[in-house]
Amino acid sequence: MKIGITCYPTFGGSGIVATELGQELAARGHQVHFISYANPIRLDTESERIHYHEVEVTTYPLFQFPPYTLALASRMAEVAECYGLDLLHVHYAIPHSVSAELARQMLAPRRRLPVVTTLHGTDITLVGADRSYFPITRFSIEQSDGLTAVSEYLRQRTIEVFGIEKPVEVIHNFVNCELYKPLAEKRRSRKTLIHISNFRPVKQPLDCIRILERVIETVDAELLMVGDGPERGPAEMLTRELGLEQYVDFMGKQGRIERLLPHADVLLLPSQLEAFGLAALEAMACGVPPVATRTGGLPEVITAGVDGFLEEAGDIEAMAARVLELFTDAERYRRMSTAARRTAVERFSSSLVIPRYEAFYARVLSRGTAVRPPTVQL
Ligand code: GMT
Repeated sequence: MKIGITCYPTFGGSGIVATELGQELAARGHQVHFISYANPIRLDTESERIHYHEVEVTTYPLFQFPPYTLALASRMAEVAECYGLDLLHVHYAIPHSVSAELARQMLAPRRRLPVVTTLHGTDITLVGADRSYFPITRFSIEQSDGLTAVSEYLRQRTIEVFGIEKPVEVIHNFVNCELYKPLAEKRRSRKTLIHISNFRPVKQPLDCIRILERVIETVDAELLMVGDGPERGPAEMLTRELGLEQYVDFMGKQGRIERLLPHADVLLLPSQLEAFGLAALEAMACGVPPVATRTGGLPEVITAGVDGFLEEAGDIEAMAARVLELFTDAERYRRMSTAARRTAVERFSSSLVIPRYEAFYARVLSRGTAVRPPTVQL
């Protein structure tokens, strides 16, 4: 197949999933065309089956907001026509599914261009529910020829929030278990906690500092804070206020997470909400059990007490106690680490999940173009 993929190319779960999906599809013989405003951060362009098409957005003094959505739609239509794309797969509804719908319509007189939209979470729970984006998000979701969500939680939320009747297929996120794997020997001398996120308030990175504060009352430990975003400054300030500077390392954005993760012992993911929680899955593949929150799609990834722990969001004491259980009971840690790796391999490995996308594409392609209602209900 010839597949066009559009995603946010920056650090963020949806862009990572889209990029790794494209790479896996290329490895399986498909032609993949990334269409975005920048090269996706984890994209390895060595494969001759991977192409990248940059979207250039003209700036002009008249435009306070350069019209990226339109430039993207034009580029999508152009690439689809020139390279004979079979379908467009967009990650994150806003604005990508809107652009894809425009591209589809531009080509409609000459050829068919089916659109698959994958919902990742914040496009539904935060942005899509904002009144200003609500009608256009619902419209573009309904117009997509195929819809997938990264968890059952998100599928249900999408139906609740948008009242759409179209089927939404759950295809869980995946991890390459040959790349993300445990190490025979870790290189860090202290017990190591790791947190990986975009440091938005929903990720609650300050809770990680508070958890560490409690953990080091009993065990010598350190915390690696990986990523960047609005809560990094407040997290650094809290670290200084609590006098924890020698225990916390703010590493910023890191490219090769698979090299860093296996050296950690426990992943902290104290989010208020996660549609899936990709960082937890990547950690599990490395045999690093997650201590996370019982929210959103996380219970679909982590079986509490078996391959990680789930506690209520904000319950710092409970999360610190779970970390200590793991740090002070080597046998329990070993069992949980092995179970975490097993879950990643047996349920979420890319070799299992990518064929589900291929089958989904084939179904969309065989169905023909949906009959679309001409009206938009606001
Ligand atoms: O979590 C973020 O802020 C980034 C966001 C995104 O859209 O890139 O992540 C969402 O998609 C990821 C990949 O499917 C999921 O693993 C995250 O759980 C989801 N984030 C939220 O639901 C908050």
